[in-house]
Amino acid sequence: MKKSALFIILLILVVGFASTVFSENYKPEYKMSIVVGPAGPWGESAARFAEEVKKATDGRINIKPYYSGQLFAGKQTNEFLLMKQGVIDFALGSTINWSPTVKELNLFALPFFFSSYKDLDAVENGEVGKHLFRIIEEKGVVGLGWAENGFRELTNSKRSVAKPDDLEGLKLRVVGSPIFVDIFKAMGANPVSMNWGEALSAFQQGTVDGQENPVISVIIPNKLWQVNKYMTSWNYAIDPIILGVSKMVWDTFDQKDKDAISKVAQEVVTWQKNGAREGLEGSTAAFDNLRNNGMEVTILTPDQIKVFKDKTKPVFDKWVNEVGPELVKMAEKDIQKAMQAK
Ligand code: X2X
Repeated sequence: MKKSALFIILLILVVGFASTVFSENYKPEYKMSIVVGPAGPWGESAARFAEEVKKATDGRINIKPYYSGQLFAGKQTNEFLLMKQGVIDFALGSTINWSPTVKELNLFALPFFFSSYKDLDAVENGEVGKHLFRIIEEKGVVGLGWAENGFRELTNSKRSVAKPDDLEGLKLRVVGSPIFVDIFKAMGANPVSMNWGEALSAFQQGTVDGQENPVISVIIPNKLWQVNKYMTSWNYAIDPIILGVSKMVWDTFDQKDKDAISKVAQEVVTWQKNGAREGLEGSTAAFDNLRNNGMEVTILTPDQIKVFKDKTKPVFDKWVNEVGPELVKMAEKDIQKAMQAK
């Protein structure tokens, strides 16, 4: 046998051996965390991501979605820490749930700061988006893309809400992230922090009067009209979702697989975002759906929103300091830049 042929055979053997060793470093299953159930664009995007990653990596990376907060045993604000530790491999995580660990993510919950999807896109695709991904990576999670839960709207079982007085005495479930307690106290309501899993049974039992969550991603898939007759649309906070992976896990993937996952991630978040906005952006279909299911929908005018915004100004000022005034300025710049580009 010629020397060159022998060399090629040897090379094939070495490469083959190396790739076996590589895939031996891969886990047979990667656990993906989702706080909600499989229905709706949030849950559906987890299944889609898992399926597409498997295809794109020829089965080397096998992701299994765990819905309804199974991986963090109910405590949704632990999700980020568990990813950092590599207990959770992937997540489609709400910025709200990660914000107790990454305080900069409270930017999105600053009351009445984001007034449109355009503002949000400008920030996610601008300097701020990159900056936030650098921060989370330093803390142990690699951001693969921005997906979306949506603008958070109010529902309750007692009365229609159009002004702060209407909130008086209403017991509202909020996530266990402190900014939300501050916002709803300032508005005159009685907020109670509760994990999403417990919240669903609290609505059934009537131990709370209401809650706040996006229409397409949460209110409709959970048929909240069965427990809350009144809905107020006021876009008081936006809730992006980050498609992320534990850095410990990411670092074990070879470059080819990292590239394949990143590409799939972009496709899936684009698809997911469209789904989260369908019937809300330039359409009344989402509200019509709620009305058809017996809900009374109150859409606040800009003047009505201003009354709530003024009430929450001290909370805004307090939390600008927590988020970091520089970051808030950076977000304002991203929004202005995008407006000027039009
Ligand atoms: O718990 C919530 O309200 C939810 C589902 O929107 C989040 O995970 C932030």
